[in-house]
Amino acid sequence: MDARLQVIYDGVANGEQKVVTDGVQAALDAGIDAATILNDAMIAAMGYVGNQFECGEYFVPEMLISARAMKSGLALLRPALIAANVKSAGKVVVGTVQGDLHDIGKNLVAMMLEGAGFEVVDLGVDVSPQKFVDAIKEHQPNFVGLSALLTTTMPKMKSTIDALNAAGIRPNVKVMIGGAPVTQRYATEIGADIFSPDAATAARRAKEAMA
Ligand code: B1M
Repeated sequence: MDARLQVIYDGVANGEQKVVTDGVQAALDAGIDAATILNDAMIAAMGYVGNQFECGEYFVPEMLISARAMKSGLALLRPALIAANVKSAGKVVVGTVQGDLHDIGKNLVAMMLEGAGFEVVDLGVDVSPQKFVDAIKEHQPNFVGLSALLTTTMPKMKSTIDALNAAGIRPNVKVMIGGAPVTQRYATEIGADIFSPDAATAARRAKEAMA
């Protein structure tokens, strides 16, 4: 790999924000195209971070600091990506379901999805089924991601899927669900398409589903 890209890759993998922003600026100044910086350095490094998390070498804090480093690099890169018309891997609307205020895990999922090249529309917390419906109509995403941390709010995942069905937009979007109390069994029971136990798997499964 080009030495300038390697610096960015290592910066993201090690969660070093300044190394990433300096590295991205240096690569842009050197005329390396934005898509190469994004795909070969940043997304590849987030893939590595995801693998390290899945095999127990990295934990949530490491993943968070890498995601933050990636985010600051992306902010610098975004104008060049737009100028180069680089296509995103897909679009995802995410939110924590109605009645639930937990957002740390959902934010991590959003960051990992961004790290995997997805455009993410984050609706925040306490998102009603109707708000999900409206956002899907507005943004036309490939996926909608529902997060719930409370056993008492998990049923809102089913209410949201019911609302998508009632609005006639369920076939247009894949539903991904996750959160500490959520299981594959529950996902199957309520008719969600994808269950992910963690943020790294969420990004991997979204990519697989797009492929
Ligand atoms: Co709350 N809370 N909390 N809490 N809280 C839990 C969830 C709880 C297990 C604590 C406990 O009792 N041991 C318990 C739930 C019990 C249950 O439902 N059976 C609980 C409770 C009861 C409550 C309140 C009701 C407490 C009260 O007021 N009496 C209240 C509810 C408020 C509300 O939501 N309406 C409440 C409030 C809060 C705080 C506001 C104080 C704070 C949230 C701050 C915030 O998020 N901004 C909080 C916190 C921090 C926690 C714990 C301690 C940590 C949650 C967390 O952030 N984990 C939690 C106990 C625990 O988990 N140890 C607890 C780290 C995070 C990275 O993991 O969110 O699991 P997690 O996300 C993972 C995966 O689940 C997955 O990927 C993430 C990263 O790998 N994932 C997805 C998550 N969403 C996904 C979506 C996907 C795919 C994967 O696809 C779309």
